[in-house]
Amino acid sequence: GRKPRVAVVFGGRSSEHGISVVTAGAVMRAIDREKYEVLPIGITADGRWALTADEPERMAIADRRVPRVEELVDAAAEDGAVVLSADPGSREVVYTEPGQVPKALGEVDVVFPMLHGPYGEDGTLQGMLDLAGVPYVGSGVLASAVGMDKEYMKRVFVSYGLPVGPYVVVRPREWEQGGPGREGAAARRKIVDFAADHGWPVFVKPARAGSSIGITKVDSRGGFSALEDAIAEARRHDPKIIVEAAVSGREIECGVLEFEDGPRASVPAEIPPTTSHDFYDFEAKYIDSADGIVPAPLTGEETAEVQRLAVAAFEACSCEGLVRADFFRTDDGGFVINEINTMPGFTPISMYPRMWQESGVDYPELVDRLIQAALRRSTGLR
Ligand code: G1L
Repeated sequence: GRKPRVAVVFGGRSSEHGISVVTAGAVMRAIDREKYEVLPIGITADGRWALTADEPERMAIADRRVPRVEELVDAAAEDGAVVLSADPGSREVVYTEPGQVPKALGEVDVVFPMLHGPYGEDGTLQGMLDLAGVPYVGSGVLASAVGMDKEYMKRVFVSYGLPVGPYVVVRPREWEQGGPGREGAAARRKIVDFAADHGWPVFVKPARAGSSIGITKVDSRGGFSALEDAIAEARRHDPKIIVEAAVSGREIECGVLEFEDGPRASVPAEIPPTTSHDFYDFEAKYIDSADGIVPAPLTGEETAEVQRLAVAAFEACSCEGLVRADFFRTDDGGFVINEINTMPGFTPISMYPRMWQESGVDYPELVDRLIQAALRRSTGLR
């Protein structure tokens, strides 16, 4: 029969627009064209959707700059060679109105969503695709939303018996409590008490922002003003913040991928402590660490333990397709789960694909397995 049509959706209204375009380019290059038809769908930084050219060569870092969807559309229009439309079959350049989606989306067999942050990886796009009846790669609404919210993520981990580090949450309304002139006093007190109990430094984070946005490490030397600044910075991104105790130990990551018979864990990787970010190669910094050590130097028992915890985290959060689980190996030899990422860095040099490469699954096979897992769900064979 007809080849399944895969829509790769990328770009979008996020600070990681460029990373998304570069990653989508790598995925498009890796998709087996004998097996699948590819439909590239770009979203501009202001939220308009358009079919872009099937030209993954253009979707790469050039002269230390990441491409943007607008440029792809403009460049392709100049070539005069490509389909650029809200409707398949038309050659007209048509953007949707912000907030609308192209009709073409209704005519695809599976969507590969490659969008960062709100409206991309938080479950909203996934919900829209559920409503439209279009299957997609990766986690559904619930796991995506849980994966975006560090508070609920920890609550799910704890309820499934996974080891979690100490943390405290300050909700939006808690900043208003305390009466005139004393707003926020109780909330600040909660954080200071937490640090007194668990020790400095602490990490102050927006509860629901991706990657490392809005995060500050605060040690006792910074005093009250450093804490104030950290809280203000986190609240700029999210009115709900989470404060975590620093877990001393090594940073270990593990990939989970859905196979025909269920999720399996990759070999783990170790992320060495950050030295200096100043003269970090642009590409490496932008694309999520080329500096991880794969496989992580762990004993056989330690490896088996992280792998068990990674699959347990995937199951606890009802993830689908894939997840990257991030841990600390504490100085006493145990593991603590820090977080999961339902849309991890996904270029061929990102940690998740590198961990699978080292586990015997190369990038094209990885992409194919993700598409196959999404198609299996759509036909009800589980
Ligand atoms: F669809 C997958 F496989 F679930 C998927 C989608 C998106 C995996 C990884 C990503 N990652 C990204 O899109 C991004 C890191 C470029 C931005 Cl979140």
